[in-house]
Amino acid sequence: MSTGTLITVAPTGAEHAKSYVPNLPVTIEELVRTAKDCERVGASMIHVHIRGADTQPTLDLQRLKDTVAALREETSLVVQLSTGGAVTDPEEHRLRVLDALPDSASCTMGTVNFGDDVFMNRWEFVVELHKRMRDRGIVPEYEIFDLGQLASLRRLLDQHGLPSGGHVHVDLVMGVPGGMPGDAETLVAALRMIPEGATFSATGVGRTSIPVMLAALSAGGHLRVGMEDTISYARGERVRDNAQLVARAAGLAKIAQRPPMRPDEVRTLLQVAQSN
Ligand code: KMH
Ligand code: ZN
Repeated sequence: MSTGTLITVAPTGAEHAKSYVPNLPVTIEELVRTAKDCERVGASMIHVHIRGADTQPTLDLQRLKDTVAALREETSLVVQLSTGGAVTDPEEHRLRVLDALPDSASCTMGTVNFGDDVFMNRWEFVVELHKRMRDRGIVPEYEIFDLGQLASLRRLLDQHGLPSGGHVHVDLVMGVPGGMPGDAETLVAALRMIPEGATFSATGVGRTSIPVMLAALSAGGHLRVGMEDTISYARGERVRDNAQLVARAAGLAKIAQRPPMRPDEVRTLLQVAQSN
């Protein structure tokens, strides 16, 4: 059982339209402001999707680099870039994200239906992500949308070895239509398949946010929250901002006697390289 709780904020994602969610952080300034607010109330890592000037998702390399630099300048957060991007992003653009040299990057362990879309993650592509992250000293967060992807993670580690730093960290993304359900029973089933010595965080999308958060805390796991995953704070009530979600997660973590970890503690936990 971990003594503290790593809280990751996923503030933007690639799915919500700014026109529908006006408080979604999409500019670098908005992202930095959100990051600072979230760090103040207990976040230690940020999972970043960026948007272009038109507010649409982009994987523009210079903008990714500028975003990483701005977040490092203004916060102590561990900066994790999404290599998942949007469902329409080609593999070569998703691989190029790693050239922005974040501390960490997501690595989804298989293809999954994603609402009415398909989130493609071919085996050869996953292997390439894993190897390129290790070459660059980037710590992967293995994103798991369905239970079979944990078997793929074992296969990856058996065939291609441990990631940069040697520690394995998994994020269970639960409740996506097409993926595993977001409930305690499924979380426990997932834990039986997580590699020995690995740490995990969990997030439940939409209305599964709270059940997944409570289940993860009670099982010794870490938390991811943010407007990428839910734009409702409660039934019929929109999220005010990402900090509101982080503050609630931090409050529950304190009640569980596993208070939020500081970014430096998380760097040690995840074995984030000093040079990145
Ligand atoms: N936007 C989803 C298609 C990740 O960040 O690595 C993929 C996603 C996962 O959000
Ligand atoms: Zn994401």
